Amino acid sequence: HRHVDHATPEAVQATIDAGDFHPVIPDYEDLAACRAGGGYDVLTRLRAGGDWEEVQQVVSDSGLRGLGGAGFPAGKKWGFVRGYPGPRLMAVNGDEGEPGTFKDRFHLERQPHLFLEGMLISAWAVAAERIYIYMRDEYPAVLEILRREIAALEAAELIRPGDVILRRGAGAYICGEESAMIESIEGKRGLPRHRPPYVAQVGLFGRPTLVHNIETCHWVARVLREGPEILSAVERNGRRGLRSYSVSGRVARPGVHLLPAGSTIADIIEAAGGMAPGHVFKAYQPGGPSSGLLPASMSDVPLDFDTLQPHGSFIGSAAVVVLSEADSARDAALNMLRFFESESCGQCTPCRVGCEKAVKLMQADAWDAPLLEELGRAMVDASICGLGQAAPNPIRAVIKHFPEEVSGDQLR
Ligand code: L3W
Ligand code: SF4
Repeated sequence: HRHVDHATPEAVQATIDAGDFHPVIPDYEDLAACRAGGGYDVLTRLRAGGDWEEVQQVVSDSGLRGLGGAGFPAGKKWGFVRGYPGPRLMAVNGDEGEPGTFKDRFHLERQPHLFLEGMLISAWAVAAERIYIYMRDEYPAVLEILRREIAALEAAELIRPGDVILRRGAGAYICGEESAMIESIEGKRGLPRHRPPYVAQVGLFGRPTLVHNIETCHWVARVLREGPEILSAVERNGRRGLRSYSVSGRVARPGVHLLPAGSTIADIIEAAGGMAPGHVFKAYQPGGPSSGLLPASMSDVPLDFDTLQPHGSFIGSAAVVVLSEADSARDAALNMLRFFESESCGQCTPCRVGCEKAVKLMQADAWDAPLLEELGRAMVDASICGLGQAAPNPIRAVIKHFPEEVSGDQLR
């Protein structure tokens, strides 16, 4: 196996073109190691005669919420899906396309069986007949790990061949939106659907479908192995639970930091070893570009679901990017809008045209704030899915928190 490490993009491409690319597989806990530590005992016990509502209660007691970004209570979702007549399906969202997010990869490259067992427990709870895992193709090592370990589960007769199907994404951010992901799994273009109906009722191939993010499944397994207290007993700033913050930008130690859910940006920077040498904290993206930017002065806000709404933001998938005085907030926001422009699926006008217009308006030395606000309002009100609805957030954040950067007075 040739391995490509610290290579230039051209060298990587040449290796791929030569058909000689093999990802470096990190050391991870395989099925044998996982079972030696009690892995799959819970699943086996439940399948032998567990009560799904009792399991649902444990998950609800833990306070576990969907960790793809929206934070919908996991146990409640099981109830919705189970409430519709079968056959039911499950789809796992491993698209992890939010810029700055890498927590799912982090967990999968270490303990893939926590995810796989949690997925199988969730599928058991809603009596799903088949599971589709939609995995980001940019994670070749993760794909290889999953191929191996799904085969190992089949060999161990914990699943039957065909019970768990691994599908590769093709690099479209919008395919992380659950209904676009479902369209993509069905072999169609990834266009978000209108809701209702929710996918819990009409999902994959028209069937009631449970959609969970990778990390949500990881915690289902841990909560059932270790008890709901592993989440519910952790308290900080009045918030409960744990979050895998993906931290990048101007910090000394970027990476995934598992911290209490009520952590502030000050706590997160501290966990990441402080600011990178020579950098002074200026601003942060709390949860992906859709969450906009917050100024350093807002260092005492707990970064959890529900706590950022008053500030026009949200925690999403907890992708924290730290900016310093060396960075421009307006350039960061423009970069985010360029991303949305490029990733908009294009099926609705407010988002397709709105992102394009916003990018043009944001290139002026002085921003036309009222016009940008009017454009943003149309996008929020009239876009079909979260991409178009959240795209104006970075613009609003800069106008609110960094007006001096867009007044046209600054030398650029
Ligand atoms: C049945 C109802 N089901 C809601 C289900 C719904 C979905 C889940 C959440 O995500 C977030 C955004 C950013 N009956 C239901 C119901 N559901 N009501 O609950 O639904 P919802 O609508 O709250 O959100 P959503 O559209 O699924 C939008 C975040 O995503 N985001 C993050 C992207 C993250 C990545 C990544 O890399 N992991 O790309 C981007 O904007 O926080 O709030 O399952 O069906 N009555
Ligand atoms: Fe597509 Fe944007 Fe409309 Fe979402 S809001 S459906 S990404 S065009």
